[in-house]
Amino acid sequence: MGIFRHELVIVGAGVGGLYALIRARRQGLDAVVLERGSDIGGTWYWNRYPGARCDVESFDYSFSFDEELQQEWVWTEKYAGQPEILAYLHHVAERYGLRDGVRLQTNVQSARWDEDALEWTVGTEDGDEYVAPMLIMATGVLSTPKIPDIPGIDDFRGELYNSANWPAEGVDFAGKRVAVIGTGSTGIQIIPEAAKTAGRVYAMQRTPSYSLPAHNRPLTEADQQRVKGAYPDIRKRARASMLGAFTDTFDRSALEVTAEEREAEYRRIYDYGSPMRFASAFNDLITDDEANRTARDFVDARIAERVGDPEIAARVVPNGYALATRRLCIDTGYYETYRRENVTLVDLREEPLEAITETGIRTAKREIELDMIVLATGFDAVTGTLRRLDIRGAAPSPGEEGLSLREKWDLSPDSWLGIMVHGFPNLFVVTGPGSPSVSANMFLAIEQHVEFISDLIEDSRRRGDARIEPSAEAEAAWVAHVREVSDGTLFKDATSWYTGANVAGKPRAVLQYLGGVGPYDDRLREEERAGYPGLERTPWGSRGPRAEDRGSEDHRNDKHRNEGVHA
Ligand code: NA7
Repeated sequence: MGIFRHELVIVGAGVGGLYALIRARRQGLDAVVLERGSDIGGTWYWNRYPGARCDVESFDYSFSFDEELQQEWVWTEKYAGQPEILAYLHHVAERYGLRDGVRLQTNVQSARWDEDALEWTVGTEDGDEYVAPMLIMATGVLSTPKIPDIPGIDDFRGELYNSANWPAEGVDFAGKRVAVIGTGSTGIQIIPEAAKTAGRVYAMQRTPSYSLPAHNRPLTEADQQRVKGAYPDIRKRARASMLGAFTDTFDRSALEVTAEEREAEYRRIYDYGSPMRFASAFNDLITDDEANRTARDFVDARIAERVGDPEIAARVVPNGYALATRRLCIDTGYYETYRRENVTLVDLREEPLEAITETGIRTAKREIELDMIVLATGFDAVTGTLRRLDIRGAAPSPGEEGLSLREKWDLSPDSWLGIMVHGFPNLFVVTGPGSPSVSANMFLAIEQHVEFISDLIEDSRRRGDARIEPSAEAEAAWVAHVREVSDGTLFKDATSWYTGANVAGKPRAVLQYLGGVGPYDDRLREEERAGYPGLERTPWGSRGPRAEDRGSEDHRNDKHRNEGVHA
C-alpha cells in the first residue's frame, strides 16, 4: 500500500488514456495512467473474441494527431480486426514511449475530491492511493459487460464465456454444442466464427439486429496511396462531418426522390458496405419514420435473401424499431450462417429463456444440452463504468460526504459537453454521456475530447486556477440542448444501450449527442475562444470554495465568476 503523487491521474489505458498521456507529457505534466487490465488496449484488449472487428473503416479508425504516425502505419484490411487494432495501439505505446507511464493491473475503485487540498485521491483495489489535482477518466463507453441475471447461471458445468472478457489463450469450439446468447454486434460476429468448427451453434436471439454485409477486403497499395496522399484533408473533412469519418454529404430527403432513385442509392452504399454511410444515405433517415421505413424495407429484403429459408428470415428480420436506432451492424457471413446445417436459431420471443441448468439451457419449449455458453449480452454502456466506481465530488453542504456521481447519474446522466460534471471539480471524462461518442467514429471523438481537456488543463495552469467546475446553468443548458436534439430524432424511442434501456434501473436518456461531430467541434472551439464561460474557476492562493462557503447556486456562481475575472 502506498501513496503516489502526480500532477495528473488518468484512468484507463485504451485509446483515450494513451492519447491523454501523450498530450500530458507534451505539456510537461507528471502524469500516470492506471489500468485494470494486464496490458494496454482497453476495448481492444478485452474484446478478443473470434470475429471481433471494428465497424468503422481502419483508415478513419486511427489517430490523426501525428502525420508521421498515420503515414507509417499500414492497415491491411478495410475493417480492421481486433488483433490488428491492438497491434496498432502497442505500436503507438512503443513509438511514444508510453509504457513506463502506465500502471497495469491497477484496478481503480474510488475517487474522492478533497475540498481543502483541492485534489483527487484515487483508490485502487490493492489499497494504493494516487493523488493529483486533476483526474481524467478515460474508462471507455463499452467497458462494463452486462452479465444477465439468468436463473441458474452459476450452475452450468460446461464452459461459460463472456465476449468482453475472452480468454487470452482462445477457445476451442471444435465439435462442441455452443449457445451464443445475444444477437447484437458481438453475437453477430461470433456466431459465424463458432459455426465454422462447432458441432452445433444455437443462436439465442431475443431482439434481431439490422446488419449489412461489411464487404471487408484487403487494402491494396492503391488504397494506401489514395488515402495517404490526402490524409490531412480527409481528417479535416472527418472533423467537420456528422459522424467523424469521411462521408459524402447526403443532403436529400429519402421522400423527395423516386422509389427507383432511392433503391439505387441504397444499393450503391449497400454494395460498398458501411453502416455509417448507409444511415446517412438520406438526411432524414433518423428523424422521419417514413423515410426510415424505406431503408428498413430495403434491408429487410436483403436479409431475407441472405438467410434463404423464409421461416428463419421471418424471425431474423427485425421489426418494431427504426433502423439505426439500435446499432446498425455489419457482418461477414452472419445471415448466410443460417443456411448451415449445424446452426439453429432459437427465437427467445417465442420460447423465452427460463434458466441455465447444469447441462445447458431451458427455454419455455425445450431443454438444450450444451458444452459451452457464450454471453454476448452487451454492456452497461457509456455511464456504466463510472457509475460502478465510488466517485465523490464536492460536498453539497458542510460536513456531508461528497456528492456521488453514481447517485447523480442514477437520476439523469447529466454533464457539461459530455466532458465535465457539475459538482465534480477538476474531473474530466473522455467521451462521457452527452457527447457524440458511440454515434461517431470513436477515435476521432476521443481525440476531440482529449485535446479539449488537455488545452483546458493548460489554460487553467496558465491562469493559475486551482479548481474548475462547470456551473449548474452551463450543465443544464447543455443537457437541454442534447435532449432537444435527440427529441427531434427516432433515437428517443430506442430500447437499447443507446438509451440505457438494456440495464434495469438505469434512467432512460439518449446517451449520445446527436448534433454531429462537426457542430460539436464548433461548440468546443467556441467555448475555448470565449475563455470557457461555462466554467467556474478558483485561482490558487484564494481559498478553495469550501462547503461552508456555499450559499445559493446563484451566489456561488457569481462569486466564482468574479474570482475568475480577477485571476
Ligand atoms: P448489444 O448490442 O447490447 O447486444 C446484446 C444482445 O444480448 C442483444 O441481442 C440482447 O437482446 C441480448 N441479451 C441481453 N440480455 C439478454 C438476456 N438476459 N437474455 C437473452 N438475450 C439477452 O451488445 P453487443 O456487445 O452485441 O454490442 C455492443 C456494441 O459493441 C456494439 O453496438 C458495437 O458498438 C460494439 P435484447 O436487445 O436485450 O433483447
